[in-house]
Amino acid sequence: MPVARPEPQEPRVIAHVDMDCFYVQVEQRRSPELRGQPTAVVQYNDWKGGGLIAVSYEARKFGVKRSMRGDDAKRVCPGINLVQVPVARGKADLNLYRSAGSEVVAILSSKGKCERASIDEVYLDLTDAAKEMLLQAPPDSPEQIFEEAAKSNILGLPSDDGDKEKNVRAWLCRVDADYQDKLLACGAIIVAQLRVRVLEETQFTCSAGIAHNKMLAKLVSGMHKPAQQTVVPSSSVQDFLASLPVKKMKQLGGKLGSSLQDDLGVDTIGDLLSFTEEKLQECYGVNTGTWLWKIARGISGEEVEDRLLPKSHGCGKTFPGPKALKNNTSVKGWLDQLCEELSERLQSDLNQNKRIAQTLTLHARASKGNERDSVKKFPSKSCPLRYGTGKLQEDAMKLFESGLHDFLDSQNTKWSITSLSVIASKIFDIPSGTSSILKYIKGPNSTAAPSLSDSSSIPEDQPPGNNLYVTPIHEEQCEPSFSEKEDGDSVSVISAKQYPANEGKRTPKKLSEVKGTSSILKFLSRGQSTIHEKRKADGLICSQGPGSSSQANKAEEHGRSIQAADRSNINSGGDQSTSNTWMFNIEDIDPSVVEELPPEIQREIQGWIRPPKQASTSTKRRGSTISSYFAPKN
Ligand code: DCP
Ligand code: CA
Ligand code: CA
Repeated sequence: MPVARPEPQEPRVIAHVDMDCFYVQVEQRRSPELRGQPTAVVQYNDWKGGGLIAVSYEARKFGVKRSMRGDDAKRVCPGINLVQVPVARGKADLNLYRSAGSEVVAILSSKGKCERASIDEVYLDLTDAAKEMLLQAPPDSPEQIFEEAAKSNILGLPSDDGDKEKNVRAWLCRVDADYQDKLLACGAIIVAQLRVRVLEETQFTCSAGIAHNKMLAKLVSGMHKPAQQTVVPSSSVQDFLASLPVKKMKQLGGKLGSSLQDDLGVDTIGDLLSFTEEKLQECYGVNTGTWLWKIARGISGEEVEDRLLPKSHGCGKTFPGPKALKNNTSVKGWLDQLCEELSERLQSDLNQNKRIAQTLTLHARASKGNERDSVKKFPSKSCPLRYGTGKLQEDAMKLFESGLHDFLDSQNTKWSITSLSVIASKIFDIPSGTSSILKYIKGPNSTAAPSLSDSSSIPEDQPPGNNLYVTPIHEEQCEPSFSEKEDGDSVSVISAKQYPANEGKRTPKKLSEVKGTSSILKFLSRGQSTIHEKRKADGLICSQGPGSSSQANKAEEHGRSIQAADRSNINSGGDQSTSNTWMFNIEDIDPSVVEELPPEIQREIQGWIRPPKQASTSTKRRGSTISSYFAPKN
């Protein structure tokens, strides 16, 4: 659910940086002979030459698009180079691209708060750096503006006369500009410097948007690609938004955007200006109404989070056409592979970053009987995440069986699965000073940071308000408890039952009983109370529960979070209690993770977490210093 956050009083300088045709650039760095050539990265399968997932700008000129198959790309661009994504365990292995993204983040995060927003993009809060530049070394001489900054695109400045660069230089040095625009000019210079550093140190080009908030920065970062940056002065905001189609706006790509078009006749963000805040609240609820009223005016208070690591980890695989999985054995085989990869990534996150994931979610696409497109979707299922490959595999299979049970609705019919994904989310840092918990998790013989074995475990997910439990190592694990996402109008209910009825099989220990863990206990109880607060503040999703009937509430359900209502443990037939509620926040899923999942699942999840990507507008002229770096070789 979009929530309007108050815009800070002080002007900010925010940048959104997105890598150009990212996977292609990574492959071009590995194989420099591909530079300047029409190239695409394909996720290979033997159907029509595999699916394209990244396309170079040279290939885009021929009309090659991401949605194409390799064979179709060759038809429109016979000279195209198709590079296969590395494969491990029968599926794409994206580690190469992930670590290339991290190289870039390491550079971009040097000038201020940096939020890694996906595998190839970040937000930067450059306010302090811009203020410092304005104080210490303000741009005052147009001739001294370095070239990359002078190539900026400034919204509102004439761009097609021969004097574009001269105008930009003059704009960046304007003495009569207001304080906000002066800061923005400094921001543009800093971003240009960062982009040049990224190129020099990684050989990658990127594009950027620079504005007073995240929303505007993101909206313009793809406006001039590749290897260019776009600045939004305050005075240009209204004109820019006036003609911006609603579907291009973050969070309006899905049902909310369609409702604005169909129910209110709003086609552009500017069209929203004719509605009062009260009217929008009446139609879409208080939060969403206020949010819409604000975005129409270019107002967005959303802060750049200080986060360089992903919010979740996910692995998925599609099984198109004849490859569909039709029995438990083949599903188990693939889930085992996916969980093996997930486990490796969780383990390295734990070792390198001291982070623990709490929730395991399984998504699948399925059809049953003779229906090609089942009306009913396979319900996504979640449970507390247990570390160790074997446990992940076991739990994922149980989630699958539970989902399948609901999907089939007790019908005894054939079924087939066309995609599977597992996601680990709700990741939190183990606070410093709590190294003992790590040792405890890893077991007494694991001081040299070994892999977690199947017999080790981590603190399990907890309903708020309950004590935190740690499963002692080497004890037999309990069955996971299941939660459920029911399909409906983008509303889901997640249930979590902490322990099954056969709890006597193990003796969960309170964390407070574990020596040396008091600080993590405090940390975790803080975390849980945040969850409580968030629920209250958002007054979130109502789903089939009471109170969901009003029009406004329904509208708020276009949401980004899913309220968890406790339900019975599906498999073990656990008791129905309403006290153990917890929240599965869709925002815990990193967009970059979604990009790695099978397309059908991406579409489904992206409907919850973000609108479709802003179209990359152009294969525009390549004249900037950075883009000429990769000019085709003659
Ligand atoms: N990606 C993917 N599947 C998708 C979307 C993206 O595997 N459905 C991968 C390949 C891309 C990378 O993520 O290279 C970044 O995605 P972007 O949407 O940012 O697209 P590109 O970086 O490829 O191109 P652009 O220059 O338009 O940003
Ligand atoms: Ca990109
Ligand atoms: Ca991107």
